[in-house]
Amino acid sequence: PFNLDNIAALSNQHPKPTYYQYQYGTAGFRTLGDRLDSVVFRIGILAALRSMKHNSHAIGVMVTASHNPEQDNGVKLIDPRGEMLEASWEVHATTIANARTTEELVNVIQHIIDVVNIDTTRPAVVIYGRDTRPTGESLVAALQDGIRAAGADGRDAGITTTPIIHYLVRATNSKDFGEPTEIGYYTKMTDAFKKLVAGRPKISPLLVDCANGVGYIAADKVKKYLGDTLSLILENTSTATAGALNNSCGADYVKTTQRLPPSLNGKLTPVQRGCSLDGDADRLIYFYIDEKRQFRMLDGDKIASLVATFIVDLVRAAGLQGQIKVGTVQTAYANGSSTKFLAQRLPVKCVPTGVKYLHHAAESFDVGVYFEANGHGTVLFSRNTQETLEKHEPKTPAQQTALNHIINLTKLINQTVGDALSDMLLVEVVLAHRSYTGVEWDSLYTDLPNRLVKVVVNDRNAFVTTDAERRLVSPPLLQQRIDELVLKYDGGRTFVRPSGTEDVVRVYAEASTRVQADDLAYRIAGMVY
Ligand code: 16G
Ligand code: ZN
Repeated sequence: PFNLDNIAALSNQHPKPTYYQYQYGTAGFRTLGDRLDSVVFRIGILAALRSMKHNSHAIGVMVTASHNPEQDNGVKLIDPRGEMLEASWEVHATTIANARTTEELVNVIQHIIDVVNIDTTRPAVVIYGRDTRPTGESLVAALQDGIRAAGADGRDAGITTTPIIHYLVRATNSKDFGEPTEIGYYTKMTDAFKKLVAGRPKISPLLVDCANGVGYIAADKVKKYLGDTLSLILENTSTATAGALNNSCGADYVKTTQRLPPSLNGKLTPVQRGCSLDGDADRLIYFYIDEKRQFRMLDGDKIASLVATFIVDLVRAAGLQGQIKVGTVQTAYANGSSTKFLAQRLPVKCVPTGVKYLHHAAESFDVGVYFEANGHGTVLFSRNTQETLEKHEPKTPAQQTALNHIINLTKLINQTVGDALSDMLLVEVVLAHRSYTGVEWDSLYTDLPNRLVKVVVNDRNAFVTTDAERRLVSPPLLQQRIDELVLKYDGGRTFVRPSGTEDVVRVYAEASTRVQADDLAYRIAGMVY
């Protein structure tokens, strides 16, 4: 049972480093792995409290730093429906992490119990996992101490992906979602995939850059479940090699450098599809080498465009237009061409960076397709939509087929969070149905050349944005100067925002030519500095 004396005793084994301030940001806590022992211990306690508050429903904890360098680590909490932690609790997470002593920690915990009104006699369940980082093992041990100190039932999912933890939490709490096991996750997803591609011509092999991370372990299992329906060629699979994780590979490398990972040189034949996962397998970027040997990237915006238009067509084919409205959600980072492409076909909303904002906005549509340009995204089918699909009576065999496809998509897609492997299978389904190679997919629209630069500033909190981060309200007058400059660039668009994960300010610029986009980005960076 929950007992503050137990917590105090164990807390002495997990002291907070004196000179460090933690902040629960866009992706939870994230910093060097060896600074996180006390934080993770305390998050174990907080997860237990959150479970008690939520009728003993399971809460998730994932230890990962995603696409960050190998020496970093991080921890984030997952809510009962498999979603990101509710914003009001981020404050509790930050407060609990920064308590300086055991005594202060006990007071902070008591305070949270009082203000949130938690019945600590209730049972608590915490499901947790970690990626392949070397610091993960000892951090999980600290987490287990926290869970035990709070008297909660801890369930170790081992070394696994972030989206699998989200799935397990949701499936544990809602019985009709799927089997709450890894096997349940793989079979739900791959069974739906097989039904969706049944009877289609065989799909050509897909090369998968696993970023030398946990995505490899999961992709290898997906490969076995798929059998010969889709052959996956797994690359960057060195999960045990020191320093290899995300190093010159993975989704973030590809997206930010707009290059093929050097380790894949010579491994892709012209027009063959490849894709990169990130270090915890919740982001996905596609690419191919064209006939002129040019590298072509198909990012989150291209995935959103491919998937959203496919679903719109299926809804119409099933005779459900008017009853089911499909919408998309993007951030300011979305390439201007993608926004134009999508807005001509369906509603598009723009929200601030961070999955919680996208996910929330996507819930306002019957079917909400959200992807960040960086490759994180998923599709949400509202409860009403799921009911509409179940009740619908198709008038023709063609309508029946389309309806079955939509229902199978609701199972293929991991609706709790962005999931690189589920998204990968989703893309493969659409390509198979459209008979597209990467080339036709790529030609949906042409990306505007763009540049992202980061600027180290004295105080990133001096940068305050509005209008979904597209405009600055502070520092004073800066936005006005930006507006004047951007007018001089053909097709120019730019914005400045403080990072939520690093101590920097980011500058994004796009324009109709490479030279102009670069020039605009560097000039704005000069103003910010
Ligand atoms: C985190 C977010 C991602 C966002 C990125 C922005 C989650 C799971 N991940 O990785 O959505 O794009 O941060 O980072 O929320 P930034 O604020 O440093 O630009
Ligand atoms: Zn990630």
